[in-house]
This record gives sequence, C-alpha cells and structure tokens, in this order.
Amino acid sequence: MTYRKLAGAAALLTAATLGLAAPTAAVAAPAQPPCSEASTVRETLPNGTTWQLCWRIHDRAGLVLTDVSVSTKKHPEPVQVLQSIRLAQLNVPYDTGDTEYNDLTTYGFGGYSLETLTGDDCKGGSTRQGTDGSGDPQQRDVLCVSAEASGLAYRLHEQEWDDEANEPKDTYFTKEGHDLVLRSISKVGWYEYVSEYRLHDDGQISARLGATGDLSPGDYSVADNGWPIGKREKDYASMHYHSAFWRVDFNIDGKGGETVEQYDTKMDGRGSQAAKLVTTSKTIAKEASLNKVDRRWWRLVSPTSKNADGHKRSYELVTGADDPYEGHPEMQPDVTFTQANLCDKWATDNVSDPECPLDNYGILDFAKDKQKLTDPVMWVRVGFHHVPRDEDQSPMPLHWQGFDLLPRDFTETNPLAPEGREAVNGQQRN
Ligand SMILES: [Cu+2]
Repeated sequence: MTYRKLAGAAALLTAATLGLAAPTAAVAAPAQPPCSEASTVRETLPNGTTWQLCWRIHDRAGLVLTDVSVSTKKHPEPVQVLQSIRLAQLNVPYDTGDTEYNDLTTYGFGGYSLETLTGDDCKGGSTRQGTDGSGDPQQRDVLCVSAEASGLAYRLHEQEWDDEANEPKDTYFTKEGHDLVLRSISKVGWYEYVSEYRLHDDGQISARLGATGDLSPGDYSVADNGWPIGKREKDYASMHYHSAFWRVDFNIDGKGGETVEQYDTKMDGRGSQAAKLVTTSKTIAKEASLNKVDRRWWRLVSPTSKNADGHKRSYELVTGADDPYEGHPEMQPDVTFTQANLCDKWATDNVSDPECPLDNYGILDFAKDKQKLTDPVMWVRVGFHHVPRDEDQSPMPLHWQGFDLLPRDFTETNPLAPEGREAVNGQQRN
C-alpha cells in the first residue's frame, strides 16, 4: 500500500502548543485513504516527521494500529512500516498457583472493558471517538493522541578552525525530540491497562503495556509468594505475572515479504589491544520460536525496498526488561516468527474460532510445521513479575512492559539531520 505525498498538508504541531493545545486534525487526505478520516491519525511532529496510520478498537485485542507509514522533512514521501500491530495475549497467573487469567481471550480489552477517557487521561493531547469493537455503535472518547517531548534527540559539538578570524569556531547541533503517542485504557477486573504506541520522530516505534488500577483484593497469600502490604506482617498480596504478547506484521514500503535475520556477536580471541568480537548473521527461513542470548538481535528486512545508499530497509526488534515465565511452554520463546495465517490470532488460548483447527492453541502450534517464511508475522513476548509494594495502594502507580522497533537503514542518514550535517554519509575524510 502506498500513499500520495502529503505535501505538507498535515497539521504542524509546534513545540509551543504541545503542552497546551490538542493536536489539530490534518486537512488533506490521500486520494485513497486505507481507512475513513475518523479512523486516520496523521500528525506532523515539530521536527517535521509525519506519522500516518489507521486505528480501531477490536473487541478482544483493544487498540489496533494498521497501515502505519512515516515520512520526514528530508523524505516527504510516506513509506509504510507496519501492516498492523496489536496485543495478542495478556496472561496473568498468580504465584500461588490458584488463579490465572488470559485477559484478552477471556475478557478482551475492547467492548465493556474499554474505558471512556476522562480527567487527566489525555492531558495535553486530543481524544478521538470510536466504538468499542463489540458491535455497539455508540461512539465514545476511547483513543488519546498526543505529541510528547521525548528529551534530547541528538547533540553534536563541532569544532573547526576559522581561518579568517584565526581562532576556533564552535557549532552546536542540539535538538529536542518528540513522540506521537496513541493510547487507550481497558479495565479488566481490578486492573486498568494502558495500551500505548509511541511513534518517535526518528522512526522508532515503541509498544508498551502499562498496568494501574488496584491490586486484586481476592489474591492474598503468605510470605512464600506474597508481600505484606498491610500494617506489620499482615495482608500478603500475591505476587503474579503479567506476560504480554504483541503481534507485529511488517509491510516495509508496502512491498511485504520481509526476510527475518538473526545476528550474534561472539568473542573471537584478541586483537592488538583488546578482545576481538565477531558478528555473524543467519536468515531465519522457516517458522521458529527463538530466545535471547547476550548481543543477539533480530531484524525484518525488505527484500526489495532500499534507502538512497542502496541498503535494504529494515526494522530491528529491540527487547528490554523481561521476566520469563516457566509455567507454560508457550511463554518460553522471546520471539516467534510464523507465516501469516488467518487462524493464528492469539499467541495463546487461540481456540475460539470454530472454523479453525482445534490443535492450534498458540504460537508453538503455529510454528510447529516449520513453514517457509514468505510473509512473516512476529510475536513478541514480554513478561513482568509483579511483586506488590506498599506503594501499589492506591491507585497503583503505572508499571510498564514493552519493546522497541528501531529503523535500521530505513533512511541513508539520520532523518532529523540538521543543516550542516546533511552531507555526512560514510567515513568522514578530512
Ligand atoms: Cu500486577
């Protein structure tokens, strides 16, 4: 899927308006938008990067983003990154072994669970109306769209000798970055979950799940697997897991068919001064469930779309904090790549569709026939072992879990490069 050039038609969010005013809706739509204007988010961040996407609320998955494209000041033609991204399960087993929930497949993040945004839920942003995905036509404020400052984007102190003045000349390149943030909130039992996607102005995409609300009043135990949150040695709130899965379907430059590559870096003896390391890569050609080791990473590479340097465009999976859960075999892999299949909807507990095979419980079943990956879907698992604290009452401060998708060779240089650095590409030879 390609879009017509936006030609600067999207509303520009200036830094001055960020904290106060809501983002203004874009004025012009592409000739054939992939979704209605109400389902489109198209915003230009202060550094000139424009993200465009479609959003909807799915009864079970909650917030779903599709047709996600990015353009920058330097490259105003939008280039697609994702076909879709959404949650694919949230498994919450308590350490007592007596309680376990699959929050998406049992309750769902849409429908009745979907909260109407209010109060400070979308402070500094603008709410979007939508339905809850259950078939109820009622429109309510369910999505928050905001542009948020992300801190220092880059900094460079350039020193040159000024021949005329016969003295050193200092130039400072320093820039604040911004994220376009999309957020919805779902209340499942006592917990309230925030589905958040942060689209950075440098092309990075961050997916994360936040948990707040209240600790479950029914889940208390003993010191072995709880934490005393009442006065003295009383009221041991049960420890538990939040294991979240996301389903990510890339469609780089609208061409699809990405290749999955795994990179590993190992010690390789000594160089003249220090330890030598060697990096190797291999193509993950068939469906596979994979695990992290130190310095291992994966990327999805377009076979045909290249940047101006002639390098194939790709996005890299960047994983962060994660508590693996040994209680289920399907929680073992950090990432699973499967061939796209309409019956593969949920990372676990994928059994609700009568038109699909019965022995297709989750990612391990999806991957077990080791199909060739010509249209890969990436399932990312991120776990959080929650040891309750006194401070979790009440309300519980938001705790987050998630991962990043980092552009790798999507553009030939930093898409935010300032004037004066735009020509730097390759080894600088002075
Ligand atoms: Cu928790």
